[in-house]
Amino acid sequence: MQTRKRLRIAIQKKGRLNSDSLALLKSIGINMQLSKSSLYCHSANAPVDCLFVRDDDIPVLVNSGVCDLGIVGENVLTEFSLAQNNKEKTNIVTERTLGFGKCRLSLAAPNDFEFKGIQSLNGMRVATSYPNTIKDFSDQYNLSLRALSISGSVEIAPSLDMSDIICDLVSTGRTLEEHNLKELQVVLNSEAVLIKSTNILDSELQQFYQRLLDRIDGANQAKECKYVMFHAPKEALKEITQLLPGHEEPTVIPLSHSNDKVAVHIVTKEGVFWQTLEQLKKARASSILVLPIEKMLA
Ligand code: PRT
Ligand code: ZN
Repeated sequence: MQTRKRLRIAIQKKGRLNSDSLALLKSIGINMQLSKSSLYCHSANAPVDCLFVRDDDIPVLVNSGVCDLGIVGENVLTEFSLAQNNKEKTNIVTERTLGFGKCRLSLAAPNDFEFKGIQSLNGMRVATSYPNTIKDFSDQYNLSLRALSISGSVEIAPSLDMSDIICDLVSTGRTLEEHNLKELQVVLNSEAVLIKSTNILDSELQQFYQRLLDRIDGANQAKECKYVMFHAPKEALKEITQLLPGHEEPTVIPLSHSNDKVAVHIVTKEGVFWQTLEQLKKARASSILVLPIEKMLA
């Protein structure tokens, strides 16, 4: 039974997810006094402790309940869950996708490989750090792929004749290119996710956690929204505001120097492109400003 009075969250100690994970915590009001060597950090302004670990250990720590929460790539989580599911059910739920650490787990082969569709890969040797994900993919397509599990430098395996193809993470594709490899097929799209142990939290802590989720949602929503301000003739107001996918009713403010025109403030749900601004102008809006929004709470 969970009796902790502070949330314990596992994040990557160093690597691609570290700084975005810390930035996320900061953006939802959790300050961390970090020291480079420390594996543990106690927030002074929130009931939260951070454990800094290798990303591969994050699902393990959350699954066992040692940590309540974790931030990890879907690629790592999927590999862990598939390995675990061969034995038992996991105690992990994915709470939110976080919009960073985006990449794809892909099959790739030497440039001179003739790819004739997924079925043509039947029986091939695949070097990968994701043997369980490969097995799952292989079963899904009835392929009998043979996974060769290696923990790093997967890209060199075909040139050493250790494997026919590889399965590795790709973001820009530069690493594949540098090793004369080409991407054949995406196995999994991935981004960082917030995961939670199914352990029951102390009721006060559960309330605090719910507030954190609302803040994450607010921060995510704010990223997509824009605050738009402009002047408009009163009679054109309806036509103009319809051009913007508005979040709420616009705020309409009288202008001191004009009886015909008003100032309009409106929050849009989507990005505002030049095209929309040009349409606004055509509909007689003027002094148009588009501003980013930092935080939102509905
Ligand atoms: O030490 P620790 O075990 O914690 O770190 P790690 O070395 O296992 O992971 P790290 O820091 O490299 O990546 C952490 C997570 O970031 C991954 O699990 C993914 O969820 C995510 N991520 C996003 C990536 C990439 N993009 C990525 N491009 N992880 C790795 N790569 C590597 C890939 O393996 C390949 O070597 O980058 C190379 C390909 O990149 P491009 O841009 O050349 O295509
Ligand atoms: Zn790792």
